[in-house]
Amino acid sequence: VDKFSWEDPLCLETLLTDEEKMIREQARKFSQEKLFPRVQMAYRNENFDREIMREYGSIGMLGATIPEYGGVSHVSYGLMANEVEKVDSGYRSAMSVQSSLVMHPIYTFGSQAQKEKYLDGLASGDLVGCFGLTEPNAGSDPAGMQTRAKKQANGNYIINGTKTWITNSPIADVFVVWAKDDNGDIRGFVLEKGMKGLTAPKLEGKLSLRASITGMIVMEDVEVPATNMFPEVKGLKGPFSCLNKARYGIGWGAFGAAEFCYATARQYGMDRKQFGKPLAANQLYQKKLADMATEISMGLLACHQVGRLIDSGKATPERISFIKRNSCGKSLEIARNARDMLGGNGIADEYHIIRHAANLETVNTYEGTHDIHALIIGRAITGLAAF
Ligand code: TGC
Ligand code: FAD
Repeated sequence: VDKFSWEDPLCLETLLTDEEKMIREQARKFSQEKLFPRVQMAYRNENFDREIMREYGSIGMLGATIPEYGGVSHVSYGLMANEVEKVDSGYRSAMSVQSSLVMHPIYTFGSQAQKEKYLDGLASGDLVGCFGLTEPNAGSDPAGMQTRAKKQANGNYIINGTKTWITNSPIADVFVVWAKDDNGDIRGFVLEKGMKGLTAPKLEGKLSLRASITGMIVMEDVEVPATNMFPEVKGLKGPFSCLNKARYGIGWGAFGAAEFCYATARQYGMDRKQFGKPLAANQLYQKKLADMATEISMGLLACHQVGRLIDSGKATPERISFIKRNSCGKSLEIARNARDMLGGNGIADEYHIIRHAANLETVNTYEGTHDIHALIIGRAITGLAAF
């Protein structure tokens, strides 16, 4: 604390409890020992190892903020996302979808029977979940969704529609899907792999987030028992309240990727000499490092504050938009600069920088694009919706 540290210029360490430090250390060890050795080839081959879900489960990283599955603070959850994303944004995606977009809605909106049926399996990683909101014609504007759930005389629902860009759908056992009912209200349903008419084809050819598996959810006359619908929640606040959790985790996570890029660029600049001196001895190089350290530290401080607000019940969606937008935009810029600072090596996967930069393009877009979050904040500032 008395001395300046390039890794933690603002002593954010002092803001953590002993338990949070312990959770971070465990997540760091797991990420570095289990995830990092896999990522280069997984990314090259566009492959997600499904076993990772069980490994997350075995150390309590799935649904960790839910009281029954760990009940850790939101700062702890953020630290986990940060450590995982130091390795790869796609690995953090897999964890955050399962925790925030599948376990959270089942825990918060599900019936007792739904909780008993799915939560233990999702927490252990024996079941994989996915979250279907986005459609080919409804991305930033999910209110325009075309998926329909029609109630039958026997009380069951027949669901028709297509979701796209869905993380983990091709390997999912459990599908949280949002559809409009006969009244035009958005309702949440839990679908299961194997239901007649339900398929989840993989989307091939992503040049970003390649270590994460992404697909569609195609529903053709899928008959779903009424007991698979979330009983109470109606309207966009259902899916949006899940997004609050996931967007918060992304706030911490994106800076994990940025921290990796910053540390790598710093070391590279110390080691590599041009014009008879280390790259890092040049003013331009140092300015880039100073900008990186500043944005990361100030951005993480904001994530920390929002985490504490969530834990004290005072987080509003706009506050979460602040950090989702800032973390993603700043981290993407940091990764692009680090790419430049490594010269040709910046594009080689063995240095990992180009992978982070490419991943952050997705992270800046999903869960609400950078500009959509500006509009959410703008609406809060002015009271005028500009969508
Ligand atoms: P709007 O009128 O603003 O709101 C409709 C209703 O929803 C409520 N609401 C929220 N509730 C809880 N949390 C939030 N963050 C909420 N935001 C809004 C709101 O109070 C209202 O409730 P009520 O009771 O009055 O009906 O709705 P809008 O249609 O005008 O929304 C506009 C906008 C831009 C804010 C919204 O559509 C938006 O956020 N668009 C972005 C879409 C998005 O983020 N999609 C994410 C898909 S999931 C994903 O990307 C997963 S990636 C996973 C990974 O791999 O990590
Ligand atoms: P669009 O909404 O078509 O936006 C295109 C551009 O227009 C953007 O720059 C946007 O900012 C801009 N724009 C849109 N409206 C306005 C406006 N009113 N004013 C100004 N600019 C505007 N979704 C899920 O439901 N579940 C998932 O698990 C999931 N995982 C994903 C994984 C990956 C790898 C990716 C890439 C996406 C994933 N998504 C998922 C979808 C993601 O949430 C959407 O891509 C995102 O919300 C943007 O929607 P869109 O792609 O349709 O872009």
